[in-house]
Amino acid sequence: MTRLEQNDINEIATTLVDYDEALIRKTGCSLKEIAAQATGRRISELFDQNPQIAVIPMTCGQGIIEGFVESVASIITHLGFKVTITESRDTGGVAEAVQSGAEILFMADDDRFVAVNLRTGKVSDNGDATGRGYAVALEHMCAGLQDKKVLLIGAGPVGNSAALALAGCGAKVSVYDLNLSSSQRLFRELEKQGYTARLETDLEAALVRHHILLDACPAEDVIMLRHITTDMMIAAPGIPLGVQALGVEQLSERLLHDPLQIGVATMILDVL
Ligand code: PYL
Repeated sequence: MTRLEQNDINEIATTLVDYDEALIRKTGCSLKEIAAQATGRRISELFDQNPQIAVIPMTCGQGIIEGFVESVASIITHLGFKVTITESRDTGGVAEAVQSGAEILFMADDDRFVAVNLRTGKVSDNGDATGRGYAVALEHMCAGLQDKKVLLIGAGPVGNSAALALAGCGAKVSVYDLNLSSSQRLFRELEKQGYTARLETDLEAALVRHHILLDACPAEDVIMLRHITTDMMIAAPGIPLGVQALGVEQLSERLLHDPLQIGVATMILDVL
């Protein structure tokens, strides 16, 4: 999993209204609607939910990412929930949150970013949540995915979650990963769950054959300008963005990419 950097996230808190407007233009849904669909919740049932939420800075591993907890908190606030960032970090932050009556905790080390509901025991992992949220967004971008071919690039935690969600929307999922054993494992899981899937071993050929992509791989310049067609739709949770800069311009509103918004929104509704 790529570790975010400050400049990946430094504008999130101040651009969420514009971000949500762009999301509605691309998908027809707001961030909250995408997250609700990704978690099977009804928006109407969320209005009376007002749990105390805390975000805890974690210094372990490579340490604090400047702006990370603030960005997470701003997304939670944007969705209409009350949230605090603990003064203390790590264990002290957990103790502070629990003693202040927090019901839901958000915290991230270098390996996992989770939301936990202390009352219900529910846990949501950012990778899994991001995959589901992006699959829902892509389905709306394409006005439905029933029987449509979708190329899933990157069979990591986000890609696995996205592939299963895409198959659940009726998409015919093709799986590519640089690591053949990873794509084979995901292919077998899709088949085991009764979905018809396709294993791709040649990315160049796969990019010619597919015009709907979910790019969940942590690499730049995977999707180049030459691959982009006038009807191509790309949802790209992968960090860094895998679409070549010239292609980003060409795609404009047919490209969805954000470093935290969809994942965090899905996490909070997962554990409410
Ligand atoms: C959750 C993000 C999405 C992509 N990569 C993941 C990442 O960067 N993880 C590391 C998060 C570290 C946060 C740090 C802090 O500021 O609390 N421990």
